[in-house]
Amino acid sequence: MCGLLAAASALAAAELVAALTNPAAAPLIAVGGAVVDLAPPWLKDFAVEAFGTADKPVLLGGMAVVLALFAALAGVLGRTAPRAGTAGVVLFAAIGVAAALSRPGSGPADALPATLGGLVAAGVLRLLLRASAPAVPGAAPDEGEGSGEEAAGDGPGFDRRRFVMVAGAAAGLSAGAGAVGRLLAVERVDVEAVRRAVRLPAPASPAPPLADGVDLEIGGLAAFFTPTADFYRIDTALSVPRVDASTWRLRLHGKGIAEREYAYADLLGRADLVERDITLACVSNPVGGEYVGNARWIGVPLAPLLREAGVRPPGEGGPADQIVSRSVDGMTIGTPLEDVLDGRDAMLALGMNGVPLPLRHGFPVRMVVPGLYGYVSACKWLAELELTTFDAFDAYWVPRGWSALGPIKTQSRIDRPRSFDEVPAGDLTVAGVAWAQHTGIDRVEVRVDGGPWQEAGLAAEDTADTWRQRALTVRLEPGDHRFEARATDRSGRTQTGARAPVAPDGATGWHSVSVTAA
Ligand SMILES: Nc1nc2c(c(=O)[nH]1)N[C@H]1C(S)=C(S)[C@@H](COP(=O)(O)O)O[C@H]1N2
Ligand SMILES: [Mo]
Repeated sequence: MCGLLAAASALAAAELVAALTNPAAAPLIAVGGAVVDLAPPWLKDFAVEAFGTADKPVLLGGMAVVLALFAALAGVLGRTAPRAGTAGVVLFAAIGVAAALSRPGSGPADALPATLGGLVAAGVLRLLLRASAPAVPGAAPDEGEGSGEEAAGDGPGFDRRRFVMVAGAAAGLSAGAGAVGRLLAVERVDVEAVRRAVRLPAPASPAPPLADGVDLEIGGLAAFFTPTADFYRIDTALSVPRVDASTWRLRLHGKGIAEREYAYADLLGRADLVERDITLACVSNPVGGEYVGNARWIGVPLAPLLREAGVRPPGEGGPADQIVSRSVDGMTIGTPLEDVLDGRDAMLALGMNGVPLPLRHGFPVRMVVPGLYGYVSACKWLAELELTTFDAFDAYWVPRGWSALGPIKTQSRIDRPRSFDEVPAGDLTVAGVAWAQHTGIDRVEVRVDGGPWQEAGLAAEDTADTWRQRALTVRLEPGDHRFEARATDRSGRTQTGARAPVAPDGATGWHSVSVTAA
């Protein structure tokens, strides 16, 4: 209990200091971030597979459990060997300091929260251990507990009242410090208020009118536009970066160009804003998975902005073949410059589904490039664009076992029925979505129980950059049945049935769903 209270006081003190200096330097966030970056690929794959997008709360919860166990241990050790208790505190503070200093963009001041937390922990631990020690001079600490209940009350053993008072004070003060820290962190810049005040201008080039029938509106089938609240979120950020758009700057620099800077207002005020429907997909999306979504984006077309700055693709003799986007939280994402400049609607997105980007999707500015997986194109909380080469620089995921190039693989998914559904025998509508961004979907076929492939009815196409719904009604006899779907894109390629895992460059295989008809 002494150990736990000492740890809680330490965290609270550190939180308060971090709120006043740099919220990203708070020990749990800093250590968690370091764990994410240092985790070997197999561990990360396991975490994503086992916990999906809940991997972050699981990580933070796991860290809290580990910390609590060690804190309790430090408390127990500290009763007989105060030095061991202190050593435990020093070890944990050192881990906190090292993590904070290793975070992208950190400075020496980021050592403060964990250092102060360590001092508080050492102090509180000593006070509590002293208060819980036997009141009788010379009595060994163990006897205090050994004599148990009788000694606890009025006997000469452990002075419960004194302990409760000291412990209560420690708990109260840490709760207070933690709360004040939270308040300060929230109040310093109300990023959400800055965001709400943003008015997105009407785009010079609106999205082409939606064809009738892009959405088949079948129950259980993913809507053509993914509601923002349901849009998948994938990133390494343990706490969503809060970027103040009013002071934010985008730095553009690197091989072959003079450095430039853009303020948020510079981008918002550009005369060439575009609005486009683009389906984003994650390379970690397993066959049939949920890490794909379609949205209407508003932003600055990236190619003209780069051309103005003097950027030329390698095909025109430019010295760079990779554009590296760097986020405020240190993520690096490498995109082939040739793709960005080949006429596709690559953009610096400012808006998503009619409103400024939500914080979790990259406010104030993110990249979106049709046809490329998010990890090689869709940097959120953008801070910097650097022109370089693939030879000279590996972006974040490359040394972690992922391919430097990540064009999206043609995929199809069955949304309804769901696996293990029990359905009535007779007619059943099998529906889903298919995507081949920047190429377009030409045909989707479905087969039942390994039988002949049957062509499904396709919804109208919005653009080649968006997914496409389809449905096929089949007649089922009572019994177990299995559906599979495969898409053919407009380049004539039909999805392979060969299963490949998500690493290193995206899963392949046919999505299959099994149901029982009765
Ligand atoms: N700063 C930052 N940007 C990032 C990432 C990240 O971890 N950090 N993840 C990328 C990946 S892997 C994907 S799939 C997309 C997901 O975007 P979303 O969360 O808005 O759906 O963001 C990309 N941009
Ligand atoms: Mo991703």
